[in-house]
Amino acid sequence: MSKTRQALAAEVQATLFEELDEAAWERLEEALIMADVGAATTAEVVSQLEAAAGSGELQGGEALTRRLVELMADIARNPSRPATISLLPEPTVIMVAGVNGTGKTTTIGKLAWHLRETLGKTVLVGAADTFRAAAVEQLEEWARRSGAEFVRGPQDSDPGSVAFEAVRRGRELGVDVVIIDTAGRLHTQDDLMAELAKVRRVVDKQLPGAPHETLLTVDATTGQNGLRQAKLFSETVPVDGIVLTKLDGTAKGGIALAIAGELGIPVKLIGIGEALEDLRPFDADDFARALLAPE
Ligand SMILES: Nc1nc2c(ncn2[C@@H]2O[C@H](COP(=O)(O)OP(=O)(O)O)[C@@H](O)[C@H]2O)c(=O)[nH]1
Ligand SMILES: [Mg+2]
Repeated sequence: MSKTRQALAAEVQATLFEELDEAAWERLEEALIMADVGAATTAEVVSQLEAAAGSGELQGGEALTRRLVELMADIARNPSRPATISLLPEPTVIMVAGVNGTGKTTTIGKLAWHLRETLGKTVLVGAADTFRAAAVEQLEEWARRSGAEFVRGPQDSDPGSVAFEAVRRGRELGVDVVIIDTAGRLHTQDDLMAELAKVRRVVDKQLPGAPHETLLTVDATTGQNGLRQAKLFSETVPVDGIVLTKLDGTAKGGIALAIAGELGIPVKLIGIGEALEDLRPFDADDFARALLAPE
């Protein structure tokens, strides 16, 4: 977050601690848009802040900055849906979807590790991204590193059948969580969406009600493009939560607000690096504070 913070905090200081004329609000708007907060969400935040400043309800840069943090946290918190992942179903089946390269496989490795390491859960991962052979091997390596069971299909197998087998095997072994990797790109968008829908159907056949959680990985460095991807996916498969990856490499962390504000999908996890331990739960208050905290 430090990159986003540096970019935003300086601008907010420059704006809210000086005379609040038209130009100052425009500068603030620009800074939020540069941080990828998104046009609609930015407009909403700035107009509310402007109203608070205009009514004299809030005096001084510090009070305004505090209110700005509150407004951003409210948007990121997305009150209508919980940002948690329930682990009550036995096993809990989590499906991970997203465009290639956004960090599905890496996130699965980290998530499996966290579930085991911090919660003492047993995990099985299923390699239903059968579109590329390398993807299967990559997931197998993450399974090994995180201590998870691993299910793959024969070469060129159908993703649905691998997902089915992963859930079946998970139930047989009595694991707590089954995580299913999926393909991020097929010949056409329609193929991809049809395949994801089929994986869901097949999993539900093996274990009614599963998958219990569908997570969508979004690469924070792709900014507004990530927002468009999330929109597209969530129109086809019911997405329960976003994993915002690569937040360590961007000054555009505001994308979390754009996603929560404009799509109404909670950001549940954030990726902050390539190592096993580089996954964190998303906390709206911490996030908003961190965006604007002075150095
Ligand atoms: N810096 C950083 N790199 C990440 C993060 N998550 C994934 N990556 C990298 O992004 C690349 C693509 O990840 P991968 O899991 O293969 O994406 P997939 O195609 O969606 O499965 C890899 O080089 C990962 O190491 C993250 O949170 N931070
Ligand atoms: Mg992958």
